[in-house]
Amino acid sequence: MARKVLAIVLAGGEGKRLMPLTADRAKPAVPFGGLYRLVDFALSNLVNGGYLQIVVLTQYKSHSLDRHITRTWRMSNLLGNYITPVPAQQRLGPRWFAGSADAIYQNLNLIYDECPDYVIVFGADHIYRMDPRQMVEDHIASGAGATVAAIRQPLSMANQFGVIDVTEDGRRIRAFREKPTDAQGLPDSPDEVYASMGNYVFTTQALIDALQRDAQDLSSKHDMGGNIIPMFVERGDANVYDFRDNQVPGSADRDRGYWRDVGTLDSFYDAHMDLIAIHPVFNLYNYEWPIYTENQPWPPAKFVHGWQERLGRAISSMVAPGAVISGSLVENSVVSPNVHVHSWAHVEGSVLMEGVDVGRHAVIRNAIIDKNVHIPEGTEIGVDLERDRGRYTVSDNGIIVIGKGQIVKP
Ligand code: ADQ
Repeated sequence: MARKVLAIVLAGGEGKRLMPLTADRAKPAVPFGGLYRLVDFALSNLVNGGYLQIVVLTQYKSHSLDRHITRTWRMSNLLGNYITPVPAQQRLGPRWFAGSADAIYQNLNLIYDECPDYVIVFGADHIYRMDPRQMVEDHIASGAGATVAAIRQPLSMANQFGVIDVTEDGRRIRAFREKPTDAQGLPDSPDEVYASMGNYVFTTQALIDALQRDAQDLSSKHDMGGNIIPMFVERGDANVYDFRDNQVPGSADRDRGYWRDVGTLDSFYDAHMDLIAIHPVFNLYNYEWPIYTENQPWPPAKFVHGWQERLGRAISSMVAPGAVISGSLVENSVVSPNVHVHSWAHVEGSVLMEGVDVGRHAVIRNAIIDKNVHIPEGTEIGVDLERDRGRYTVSDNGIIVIGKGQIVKP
């Protein structure tokens, strides 16, 4: 018998550590990889897996996210679904800030309406490919009320994740601690922990019961990782799904098991560099498991040739449609639609978002430049890091980030 599955995508994250990229948009709406938004990866995984009943819960600064979802996902008829933002007026007083479990609790009517057998709850902030059907099958076979997807991550990052301790047979979660500061490494790998990917599958009634119980608890933060999952773990009712077991059609060994939480500016930048490696660690060219996104009528990218040092060219880079590289050099970079790089400019190791305009003779190194920023003629970014620190956001690893609408002085 066909089982009914409803997918809920949690897309309300604030993304403070991605500032200034999240200054006026929710984290899942942050542009990624030239053409995409972060939320497109979770949604593509669900759609490719055949799950078309999807609810996207938005909240924080959701305008550009709502617009993107409406334009890309609703209008394209990819989904037989509906997208439901959580309207601000429903959330009064301190509840406005309540966590991800509260967002689902406030939308329980959607679960009642659909009467699914199982509910998938996925985060919206990760770059990865995953076949969700395999996780749902694993959940059903386990007989547990909840299943948590897990992946090995560096011990040094344990305080950013839900850390999982599994039973001897590797099936059930024995302990789950949300963002611990004193985590221990794994017995077979002391520098790694087993981390929750923030992706869950629930048997519907078990989820409803847990959410209702959590809603009564005044001390709860109403957080999926902090409160709901530990509730299942306490009862011995949480199954773990090892992401290494997931096989996505068309994936090469190289990008099998690839998952990046792009929660910080440095991980966001590194994920871009993963795309442009000669043998990309994350391969966007897997047509068997496409990543869908907004399809605008951009013209093809154009490289306007000059001569000698003024040759318009891009090397080891991804260049989106609508971009014009004119008499300038772009290296190891991701260039988004409608970007113009003018003569004698040199862009290296950078991420240029839509509509960025790089003036003549400008030099941009190791930078993330948000949408529509104009870089005046002759400006140097990433050349003198100390000077940049006084003007722009600079990440721990020395990546310069210029937010949307920021005025750049030559
Ligand atoms: P975090 O990502 O830190 O950890 P959270 O900030 O709750 O947890 O975000 C989880 C997802 O929910 C994100 O996609 C976010 O956009 C969304 N979200 C947050 N609050 C929301 C709200 N009120 N309404 C709608 N959506 C909301 C989580 C888990 C960890 C796990 C990491 C993996 O809690 O256990 O290890 O994800 O990255």
